[in-house]
Amino acid sequence: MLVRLIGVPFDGMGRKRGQAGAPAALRAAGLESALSSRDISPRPDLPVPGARAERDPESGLLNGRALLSMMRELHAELSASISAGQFPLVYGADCSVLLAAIPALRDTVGEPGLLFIDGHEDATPMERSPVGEAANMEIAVLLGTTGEGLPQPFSRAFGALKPDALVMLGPHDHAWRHELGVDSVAGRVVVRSSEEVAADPARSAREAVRRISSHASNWWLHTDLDVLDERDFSARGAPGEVPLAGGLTWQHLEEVVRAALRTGGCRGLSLVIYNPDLDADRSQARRIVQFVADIAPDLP
Ligand SMILES: [Mn+2]
Repeated sequence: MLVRLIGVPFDGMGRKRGQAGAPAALRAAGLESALSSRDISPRPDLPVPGARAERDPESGLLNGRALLSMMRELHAELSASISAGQFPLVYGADCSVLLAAIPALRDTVGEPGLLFIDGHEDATPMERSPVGEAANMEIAVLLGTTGEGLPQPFSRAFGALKPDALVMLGPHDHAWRHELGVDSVAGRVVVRSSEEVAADPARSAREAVRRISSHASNWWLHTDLDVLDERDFSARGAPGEVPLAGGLTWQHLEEVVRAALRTGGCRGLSLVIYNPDLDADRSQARRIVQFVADIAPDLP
């Protein structure tokens, strides 16, 4: 399949640059040549309005205007690309890109599934979110447990994913959730902690994809790089944010993603959370690009 590269210069916290700087930094580090073995179609970055580090008065969402615009533009871009038989690779931004990706899958190829590789469960209900950041609650919105009554394009994402069609690999956010009083979704959704995944990454991935495929006709592969151990990857989040203890190594992550892709049925991929402001010498951008080169042979 032709790989369509879609850069999303969006920062969910509404910072001037932050994760919005990721697409340009990753391209400067060689992202496109990392895919040189593949037929690629780079596109101009998605247009995203200027950031505002405040909650939208109507929706309560942080940087709400840019978020809703990003969701609309990305849904249109992904729908066109999937309908054309291409494989979209979304990079930059944060986990809120799933609020466009999962509805786009459903609207083009039917019942969507999600392999969710992330350090957090991202299922905070709206009313428990301290700042209204969509990237902490996109899973709850997709499962239809929060965000009811929000306007389009949110309503398109609300309930778009069935719990059986979702597997989470790598969460290690117990302490973070505990502070907010947010329960784990492990009772409703299959969740494999980072310790479990690290014990046999390829097997975890194959089991996850088999389960998802038995409940969905196609699936999306999402990687939030905060699934990695802080020592392997630190250019994420905000300065001063409480780091998560534990996490996967780059080697684990590569094994998980390659085994998942080889199991088949993947229709698109997102790679999010890189913050170039925390990567002065760009060594972490180069490591991400190396990871993309390593998984490139297994893309459909
Ligand atoms: Mn996440």
